[in-house]
Amino acid sequence: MKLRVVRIELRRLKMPLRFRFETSFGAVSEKSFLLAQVFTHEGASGIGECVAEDDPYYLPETNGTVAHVIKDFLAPLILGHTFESPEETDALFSGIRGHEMAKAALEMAIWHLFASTKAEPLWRTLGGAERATIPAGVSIGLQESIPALVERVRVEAAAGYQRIKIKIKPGRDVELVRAVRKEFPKIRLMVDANSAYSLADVETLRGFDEFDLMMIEQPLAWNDIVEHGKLQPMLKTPICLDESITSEGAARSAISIGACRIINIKAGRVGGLLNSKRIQATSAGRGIPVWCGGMLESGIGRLANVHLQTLPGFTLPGDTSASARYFQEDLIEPGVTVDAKGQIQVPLGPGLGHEIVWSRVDRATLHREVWAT
Ligand code: OSB
Ligand code: MG
Repeated sequence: MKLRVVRIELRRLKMPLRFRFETSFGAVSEKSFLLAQVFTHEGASGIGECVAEDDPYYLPETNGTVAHVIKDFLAPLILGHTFESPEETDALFSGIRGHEMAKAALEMAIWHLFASTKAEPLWRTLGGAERATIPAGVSIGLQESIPALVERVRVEAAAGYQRIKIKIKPGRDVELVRAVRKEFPKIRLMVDANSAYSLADVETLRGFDEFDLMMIEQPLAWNDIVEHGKLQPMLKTPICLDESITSEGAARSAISIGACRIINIKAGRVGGLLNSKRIQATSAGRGIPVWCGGMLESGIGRLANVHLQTLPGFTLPGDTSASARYFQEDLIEPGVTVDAKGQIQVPLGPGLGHEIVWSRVDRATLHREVWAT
């Protein structure tokens, strides 16, 4: 199959979130993001959701830097290119250092273009396994009080989610876990620090060891591997790296020095779906389980995450939870739903497998740029 990209569209969207999501690096009440679309002359198209935020508080990229890098560097590389495989973006983009979120938005659009044109579900194009469902977990932001957090956990556990992640930050950490554990001794529980600690906090971090957590996610600096390698042997709780794993090379380095025992893969953070596959394979080969993270995506990015999780090695429940938790009205129909056993149905239809509701996409669009051959 040969697909020549003749037009690229980049939209800036804003959607209200149903809740305020607070982490150690800040809080958001709306989802502000970019959607990249690629088109062929025949009218086929593919879409990719970018995970960048307005601010560089999670990782360095922002919606502004992504728009710049796509416009000035990435779009010109694929406009007019005839793809025989979605993996060709890898070589096309190889000269551009970093900017994984910008690359991923286009790369995922190309994968979606191939899946749609082949009239097969994205998971099949990706090489995922035929499976009916994937396990779902949920990520709970910092709440205004411990009782509010305990109530939030109660609601999500009752909804069926197979594991609960709570956000922590210095001063709001071990006490939160103690309170949740006391109320829910059996649930699969983990914490995410989003880089808020340093090696000087090892005593606090050791405080989690008595609570049988599945893992602690990204305790130390966003770009660190070596100090995580020093920290892991001092903890019983497995470390999972998120921010630090932006490439397969980073995953190899982290695993080889024992900086983590689990890896969170976000396609948007690692440059796309091909790199996600590579990191999954590298991790599996070294006995490291992976799971799929989330960035409060709209249904478009959320469905891509569902398809990704059909790959082998995604054995742990991820952060893909139901559309309705986030949005009054998602951009897809039906929305992503989670059943009482905490499972998400893997779509069987072509492409993403659910309809994109373009009237809603248009309504949420603030700005649009188009480049054509
Ligand atoms: O660290 O996993 C994270 C959201 C925004 C930025 C970083 C993270 C998160 C989440 C939310 O934890 C996961 C989700 O519900 O999509
Ligand atoms: Mg995280």
